[in-house]
Amino acid sequence: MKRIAAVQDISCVGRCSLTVALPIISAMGVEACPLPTALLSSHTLFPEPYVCDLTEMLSGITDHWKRIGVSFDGIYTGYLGSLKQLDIISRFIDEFRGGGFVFIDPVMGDHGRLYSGFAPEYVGRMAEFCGKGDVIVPNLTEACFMLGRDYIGESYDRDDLKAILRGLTGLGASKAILTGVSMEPGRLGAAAFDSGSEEIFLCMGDRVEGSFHGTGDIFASVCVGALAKGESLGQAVECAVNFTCQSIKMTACDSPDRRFGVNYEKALPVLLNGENHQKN
Ligand code: PXL
Repeated sequence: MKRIAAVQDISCVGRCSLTVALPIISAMGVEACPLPTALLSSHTLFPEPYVCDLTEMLSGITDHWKRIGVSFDGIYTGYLGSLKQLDIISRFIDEFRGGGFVFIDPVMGDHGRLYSGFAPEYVGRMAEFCGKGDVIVPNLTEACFMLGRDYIGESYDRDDLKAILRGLTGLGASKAILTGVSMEPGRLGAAAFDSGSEEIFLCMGDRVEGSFHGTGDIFASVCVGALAKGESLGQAVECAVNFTCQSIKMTACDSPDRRFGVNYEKALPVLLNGENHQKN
């Protein structure tokens, strides 16, 4: 069985980061080992969460992993809370990447703004950190910020996307996936780019109006599971768009408070049965 390390916070309430990564990756038949970077009572869209920073614990965990000789087929990093953690996780990647893939979700903002708690300096350091990745998966906000350009909003064409994707692979990873892409009304999805073949792959699902928190982490987790199982970049993106879309549809007519995240639990059977390649 393939084994990956999932490096990000655990937010107890609000379905994001480890509380979605572990079940989703496990459901796909891949062992997911958490390296928790912080413990929060909820994610930061709720006011004033209790936060326990776990930076000081990280070396205790990873030193033990070295002693027991554990290795990973992939390393997946998500929300990391500080510049210090970027340095520590950067060293973790150097020590543990072996022949596995490194998948970086540069979680730091959305809708043209940084999440609370991130200083502008974090953006440049995250762009540098992305150079450690084989695959990076920013949303449009994170991509524009890392490339030092204004947030592109909703008006762009295929050439704009190609320029952004080329710029992203210029940061050092050979593959980039841009999330939150919409090229026509009623459709939303992702664009993937492989700098080796220069090919762009667009995958769209039905757009459900509104903003759904945690969907970036759901998308990234499915991609990681699929890549760990040896699927191609295009297959991974298709699988992730379909599952994210289904999770949103399971939620749209339910909980009105979007901060609690989407009902991905109801869509999990699709991953368990490996039936996730049908088109939306
Ligand atoms: O879903 C991204 C995310 C992860 N972890 C924490 C967050 C957020 C987004 O706000 O606050 C703690």
